[in-house]
Amino acid sequence: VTNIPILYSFRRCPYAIRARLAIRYAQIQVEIREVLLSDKPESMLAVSPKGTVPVLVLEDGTVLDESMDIISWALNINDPDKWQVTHDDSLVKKLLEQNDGPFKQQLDHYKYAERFPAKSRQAYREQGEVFLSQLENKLSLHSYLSGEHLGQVDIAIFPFIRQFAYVDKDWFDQLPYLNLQAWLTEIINSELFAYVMQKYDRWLKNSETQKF
Ligand SMILES: N[C@@H](CCC(=O)N[C@@H](CS)C(=O)NCC(=O)O)C(=O)O
Repeated sequence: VTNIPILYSFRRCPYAIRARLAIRYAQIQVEIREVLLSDKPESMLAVSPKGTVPVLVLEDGTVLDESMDIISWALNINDPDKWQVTHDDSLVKKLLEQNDGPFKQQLDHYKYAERFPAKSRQAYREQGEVFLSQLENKLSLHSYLSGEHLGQVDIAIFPFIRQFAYVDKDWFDQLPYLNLQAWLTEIINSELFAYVMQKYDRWLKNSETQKF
């Protein structure tokens, strides 16, 4: 039992980034505990033995250890710009499933190609590019994946596209996906993103509370 929710997080983790984006947007104050994935705190593993971040522990002890559940929790508390509203629910669901499923795997294969010698880095990149082109199609019809305004599907997918883009930013920037590039740049340049990428000291059992 705590005063404010506790978020176990890792700065560069795309799942943790999307959770932090939603928590900050919803203006919910939490205690942030920056973890080292190679040396996770016992108090985190005690409440969520699967050992992935983000993990959110609510005041009543409820544990949310899936990033999309944390996003839903935050937006149900406060959703000033209607991030939960989308122009097409089934499309949004499909994009998210593709992102968290095959695209995430293609991203890892592309980024860490030396660990997956079955195919070349370029072959993995080509697989991932199919998803980029699908997003480009959507973004040529609407400014955002959610429709005419930023929404939860945009922030849920964004951290993964950012990672994919930065494996080789020159290559990404020369792709014929102008809408996708503009969408990515806009979110990267937002105050919201800058806020959630602030650095925090690693949390250890006796650390001072750091508020997010
Ligand atoms: N489905 C989970 C996935 C979270 C996840 O896989 N996070 C990675 C870091 S980006 C992790 O904690 N991996 C465990 C590890 O590296 O030990 C969610 O959406 O929260």
